[in-house]
Amino acid sequence: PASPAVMVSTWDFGAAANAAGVAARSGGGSALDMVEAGGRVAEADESNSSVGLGGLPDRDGRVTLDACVMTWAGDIGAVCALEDVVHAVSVARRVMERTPHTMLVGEGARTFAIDQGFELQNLLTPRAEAAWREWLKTADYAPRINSENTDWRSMPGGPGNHDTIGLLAIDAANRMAGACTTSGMAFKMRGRVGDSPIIGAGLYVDDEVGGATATGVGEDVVRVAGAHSVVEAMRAGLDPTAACRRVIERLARLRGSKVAASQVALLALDKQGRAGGFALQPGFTYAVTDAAGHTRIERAGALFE
Ligand code: SD4
Repeated sequence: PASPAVMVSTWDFGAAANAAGVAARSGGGSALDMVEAGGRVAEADESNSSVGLGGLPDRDGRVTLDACVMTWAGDIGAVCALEDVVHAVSVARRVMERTPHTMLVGEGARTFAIDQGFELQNLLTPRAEAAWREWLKTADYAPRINSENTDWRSMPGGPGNHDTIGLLAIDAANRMAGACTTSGMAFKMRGRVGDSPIIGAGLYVDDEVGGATATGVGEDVVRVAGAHSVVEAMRAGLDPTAACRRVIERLARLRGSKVAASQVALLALDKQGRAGGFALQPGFTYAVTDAAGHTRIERAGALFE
């Protein structure tokens, strides 16, 4: 049997995030430090076109970031539609730590970030801008199933197999935290917010049970309170894979043919260090890392396999 996981992240690029997280753990960092460190790796990675710098913009050409964090103690923080600040996950953490609130949006989130000393930068890279200009020719908004299965791959700045990052970690004191950070669906309407910054949808952590996170079409994740539903299924006794599967099946029953072309992928880590995932469509991968820093990439099962 695999050694217990101390960190999981969505998609294969989660391996680099987990490496940063486990390094933070070895340095005495908390589970919150682990997921923040991991999220920052993805946010700084220009080649990831769904997170932070290099993220694909909304249909008006603006990169807007959504992120949240949640700790073992039920502390939460989130930002929605944050512009010009690359480390949305760190701003979400500051919302949690330095405000009486749990969520800041848009201009208010940006002003708060500036007040907190975050630097402003243009997040729209030339590659992402080129992809947006190409998209403008048709301006057809059609959320794709995994980006790896799409023609975006060949577009300038196309997402390759990159996507939103959700992260769950357990620290040396056996406490769990999670984070989720994204630039959201490419070419979304201005002001659109997905599941990723919404506690209970894109992320949920319960220190008695475990945590879960989501990627894919946020509109469909929110409908079933994806991450929270997975955690409750684990509380009821299901292992992480079965818990994710139960919620995907619930979504399919609820929406029928309306989710036939959608992708929702769920990832869970329980307090025993067992990891599991399940998705509507094949192609979802995730990175699982143990305390020694060994990482394996798992490919999740799918309802429409
Ligand atoms: C959203 N769930 O904004 C995010 C998008 C995503 O890969 O996961 N993209 O709906």
